[in-house]
Amino acid sequence: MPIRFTTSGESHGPGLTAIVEGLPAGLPVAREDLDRDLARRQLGHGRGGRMKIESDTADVVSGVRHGRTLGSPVTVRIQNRDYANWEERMNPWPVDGDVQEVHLPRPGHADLAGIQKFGFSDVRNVLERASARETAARVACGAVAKSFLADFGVQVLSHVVQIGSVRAQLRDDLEPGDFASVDESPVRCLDDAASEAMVEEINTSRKANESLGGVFEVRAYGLVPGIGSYVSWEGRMDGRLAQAIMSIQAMKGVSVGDAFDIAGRVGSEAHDEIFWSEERGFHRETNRSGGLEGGMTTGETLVVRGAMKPLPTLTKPLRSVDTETKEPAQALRERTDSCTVPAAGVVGEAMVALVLADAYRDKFGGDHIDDVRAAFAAYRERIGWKR
Ligand code: EPS
Repeated sequence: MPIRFTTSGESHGPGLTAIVEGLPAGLPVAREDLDRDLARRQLGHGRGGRMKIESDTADVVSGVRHGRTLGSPVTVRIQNRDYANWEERMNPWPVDGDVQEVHLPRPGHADLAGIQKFGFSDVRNVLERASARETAARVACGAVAKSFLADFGVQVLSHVVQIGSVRAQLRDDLEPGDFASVDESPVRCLDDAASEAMVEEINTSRKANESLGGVFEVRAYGLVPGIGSYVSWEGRMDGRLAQAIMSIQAMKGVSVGDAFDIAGRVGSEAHDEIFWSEERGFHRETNRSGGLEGGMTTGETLVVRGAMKPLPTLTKPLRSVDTETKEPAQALRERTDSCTVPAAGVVGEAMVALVLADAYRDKFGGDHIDDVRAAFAAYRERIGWKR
């Protein structure tokens, strides 16, 4: 059964709900793992006032009993504490009194096309769901997917490699242990000097009423080769991961391995030569492919990046048009974050984990986690996988 997930909830509504389907029964799941990732998503220099209100925790209401999955859909609820301040404006039911509509769409947001598509006059009907608040629900689902992958030795980690004009020093030799303290950096960056410069750039841009984008990198360690498939377009991992990353709010680009750099190289410098040794079996000395060849994992580390645009809610708003009067106007000015690339990295981990978990389910099947483990062990044995 494939792993599927869905989320629901508006940013200032009562809360978010997520449902993950397709997990095998018997998988150990810890509440702390969900809450840890939810807390990590709230981190990062550049967050706005909302994060002082929210303190996200996962309320699991189905699919888990005494810390193990039942094989049924897992439902997670996350409360929006800010709803207390929005009860009138966001109440599911009619309220007494006038609730002011928003008619000032923000360039770069879903606002304008959203009201055109659904025939709304109130932009709030769009922006509430388009908001990246929804990513909290994805992260809860991703934490469950990570628990499944951990059973097979896979770790999904992330760090920030660029914010605004500041780029971190890149290292090809990153190992899982290097990420141990990544959340201690205020921008979730592994390069201390770049971290400091990123914080400064966020401060400067915030003073100038600007927002900043950037790039995060997600790495998945411990994958076996042959996950995904070359035989059909929809099975290709490159495409599935690209879709998953690009579905995160404010993403404008995705890359796998050396990606756009490879395009300008000669063939002999673009690929990863194949070696074999008694100790390591088949392996590569380079990882330009980012761990994917022919739409499948190679067994090397998966390296995927997401490029995020600067957030479109600006304290010095851009020019827009009042959708009722059609007169020129400034776009909606709302409380907002000035940079959320550190949080986006945590969301990226969740999306990558969900895609990988689905592909592992596809390859190894099974109703109980022991069935999956047995199929996984048989596969490793058949291909002589030593790592
Ligand atoms: C968001 C705007 C801000 C962010 C929000 C995403 O919310 P508010 O309008 O309430 O200040 O804080 O992100 C979250 C609430 C979150 O949990 O990440 C937007 O417009 O996308």
